Amino acid sequence: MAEKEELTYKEAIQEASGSITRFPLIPVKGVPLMSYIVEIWDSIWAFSPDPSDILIATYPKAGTTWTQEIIDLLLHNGDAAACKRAPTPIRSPFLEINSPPPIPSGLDLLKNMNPPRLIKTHLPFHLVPPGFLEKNCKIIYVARNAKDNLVSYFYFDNMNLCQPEPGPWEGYIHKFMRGELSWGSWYDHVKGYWLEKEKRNILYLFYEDLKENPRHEVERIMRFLDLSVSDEVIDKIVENTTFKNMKDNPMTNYSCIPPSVFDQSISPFMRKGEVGDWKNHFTPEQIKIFEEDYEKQMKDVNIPFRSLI
Ligand code: PPS
Repeated sequence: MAEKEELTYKEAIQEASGSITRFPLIPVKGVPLMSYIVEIWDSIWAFSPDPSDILIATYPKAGTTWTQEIIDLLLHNGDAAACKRAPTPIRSPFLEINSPPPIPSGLDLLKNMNPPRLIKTHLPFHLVPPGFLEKNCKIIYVARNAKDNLVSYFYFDNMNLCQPEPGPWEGYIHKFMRGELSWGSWYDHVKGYWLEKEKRNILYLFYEDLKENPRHEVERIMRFLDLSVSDEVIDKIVENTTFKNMKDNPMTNYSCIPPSVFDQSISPFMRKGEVGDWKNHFTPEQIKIFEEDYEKQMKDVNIPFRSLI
């Protein structure tokens, strides 16, 4: 069953890949989004979730897939076989994604699923469809330190042939600092959810905490979702969601997307999965420029990103 679904998805994307291109960005309420998302913006904004739906919100490359897998496993009491029923983007649809037919859009996938649905979004807080807030849906936000997030996004923009052309590394850093990449400013994104988290039903997590103590974070997610699984199940979930296991798992490593769209020979989707890889990329001069700018952009908030990374 799972294999069949995966094949269907892969074949559909393969079939449509002739019409897939690096899409231009168009601003929506000041946030640059790929044109094919903007085309269906009104339907995205009007999306009406069920109160039991769970939203996983992230800036791209902050640990979305990892968190999707943890939550799907929690919802299935750690049953790894159940979580191999289909690839991640089928089990946990990407709300705003819209691809050429016959690839199903996130909204089309959601239409055919029963709540509680596990929904992924990269939309910044002010672009989250109001239905999620009106229904008080649980939102799990994952933030990753800016420099690692930027490095990961750079590799992704090179291998994802739908995303705008990243250009050279030096210029990419400046695009990131100016908020010109798809889904806009990292700084506004992490701040937007941070400032709302007390008022809303938001659990705010950090990628670095997940790396350091996954068990602790899995337990926090479990409690937030009002679930209760045994210690043994938590151990299994931690084990099934290690970087290595998710990289080797065809249902989580995005091998469901053909190379005409995700060219994993340029960079694997499960690339390194580490904290501090930025040190292998930034020059001392780039660190100085980036950190000076960071101080300015983040001065109005005190989000506890690790100081040593
Ligand atoms: S996406 O395309 O926005 O949904 O990507 P996302 O899943 O948010 O982020 C991908 C990065 O997360 C890393 N990753 C993991 N790290 C540690 N452990 C696990 N289990 C894990 N799963 C995914 C993935 O390798 C990408 O980071 P980089 O730094 O590029 O390796």
